[in-house]
Amino acid sequence: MDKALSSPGPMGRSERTSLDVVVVGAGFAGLYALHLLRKKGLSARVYEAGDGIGGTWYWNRYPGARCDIESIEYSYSFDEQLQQEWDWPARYADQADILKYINHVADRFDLRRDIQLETRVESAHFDEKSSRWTVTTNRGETVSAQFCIMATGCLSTPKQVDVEGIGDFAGQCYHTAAWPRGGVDFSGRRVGIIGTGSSGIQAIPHIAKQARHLTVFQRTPNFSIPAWNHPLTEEQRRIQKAEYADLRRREWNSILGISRFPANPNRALDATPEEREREYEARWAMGGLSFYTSYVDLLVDPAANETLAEFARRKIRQKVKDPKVAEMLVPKGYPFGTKRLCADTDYYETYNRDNVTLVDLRATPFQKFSASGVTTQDGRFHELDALVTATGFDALTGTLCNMDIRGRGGETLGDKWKGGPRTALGIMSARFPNMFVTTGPGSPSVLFNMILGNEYHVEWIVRAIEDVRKAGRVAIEPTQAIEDFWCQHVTDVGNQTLFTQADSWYMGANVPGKPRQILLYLGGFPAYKATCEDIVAKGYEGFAFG
Ligand code: N01
Repeated sequence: MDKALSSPGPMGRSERTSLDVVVVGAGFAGLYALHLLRKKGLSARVYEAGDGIGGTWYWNRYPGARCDIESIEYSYSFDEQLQQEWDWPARYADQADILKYINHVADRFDLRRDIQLETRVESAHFDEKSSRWTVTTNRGETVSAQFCIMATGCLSTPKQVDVEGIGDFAGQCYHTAAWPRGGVDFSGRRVGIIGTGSSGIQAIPHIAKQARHLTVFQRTPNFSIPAWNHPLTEEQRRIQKAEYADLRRREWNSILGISRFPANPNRALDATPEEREREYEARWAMGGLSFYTSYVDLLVDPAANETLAEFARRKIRQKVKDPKVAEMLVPKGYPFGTKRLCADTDYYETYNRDNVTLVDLRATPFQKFSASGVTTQDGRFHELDALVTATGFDALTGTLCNMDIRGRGGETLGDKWKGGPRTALGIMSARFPNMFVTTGPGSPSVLFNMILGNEYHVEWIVRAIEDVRKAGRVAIEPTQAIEDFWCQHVTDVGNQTLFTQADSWYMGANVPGKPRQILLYLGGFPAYKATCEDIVAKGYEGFAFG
């Protein structure tokens, strides 16, 4: 273990300035990393920019925010007692309950004493002589650590909109990912919302119920499936908990980390139209993300995909009373599920309300904002008191590239990843030794249950740290060869799917200037995990110990 050096910290208490591991981010990944590192006798500190823990679930407090993987599954699996003692109030917990859970975990495992809040890591520089990272924060602290775990989240750099005159708008502006703690009261106000991804689709029904008028500015309609959320009874919870072991086993062996939605091994195009209809209706009744596993060819065969897309379009047309509005809401031009599938409660029904207007930005783009609203190119002025931007994130790479991370030779990660992220397994990048990323680009990441995905990465990383030490070495780093191989593999697998056909954040296509490439490993978690384990079994094949 490192000898602790001491200096007065920002809170006036004595702080170690030399650690085994610095963890950046106190979300699900960062908290579990801290827990496991400590268990292994390693010294660690978590730095968190927010004034509370919870990561995504700390920042995204917009009305309607909730998970869309059942809470029984969207929760830590590493501790049987924890999962037995915690009661989820609903099938899909809302943001406040998820945040409560994370805070419970922090207290239960006594994590807070090694988490430093309101501290943003500004830089991390690798020193080649000592094989250590020097990490600095916005509080002027400097700390040295042998290893760095970037648990910075996939969706942690909100994307702003750039419309002429937006700075002149005099009303309140809120991004869904930076929502005020106390909430917002939209009563009596004319509200505009830009964006109809998962966040917008969850927020819109809630805002519509409160605001005097809501104008939805939609650029691309999304496919959304009812979540069918409901409170859980005592009896339902008891049954769920009794089958936890089996449920977790099935999750770990599934493509998405979800056991509640069975994977149908058949092909849509081998089924008759009647069989397909029955399958799709059954999935509709399950709700949410269940469609991803309804047939094996849906995300690789355009004709198969179209059968499901048509089913979903028909459902939208049935729900929305005004046929013109329904047509604006019907997604066309990209395959079903290749932009993140949404799970909603009363999303389409909201457009039947008198106080909701839908504006199609493809037909009538924004022209200019003024103090009191926005004009679209058809000359229409939309008067607004408040504006909500649900415009997403510079996903997977934004946060890491914006941080001053320097590896060998002083090269910045931002420079290295200018043409797109380069990783081995989505966990490490060549020439950045001892730096790990959880659920990073090139891993299954957001296409697998994020809690489990983070657990797996944390366990892989902590084992690697231990193995370096057991070998009497000081550093681990992927070779250029394995990184090149992995990046090509991620691209090749992605090219076999329909995901590349959509302008999604999975493709980096939502951020102007970002290189277009598939950012996720689409081979499924079981295959991914097998590869990661195989590499370890072969003595970290493709990785060098320094
Ligand atoms: O962001 P998004 P999000 N002018 O990028 C539009 C997770 N999540 O925050 O599609 C006009 O999906 C943009 O339009 P287009 C989940 O993984 C999960 O909603 O680019 N419009 C799009 O409609 C999700 O995928 C939950 O044409 C602009 C929207 O803004 C991820 O977070 C809940 C625009 C952005 O959609 C991100 O979701 C919430 C512009 N300049 C989030 N720029 C769960 O349920 C962007 N848009 C668990």
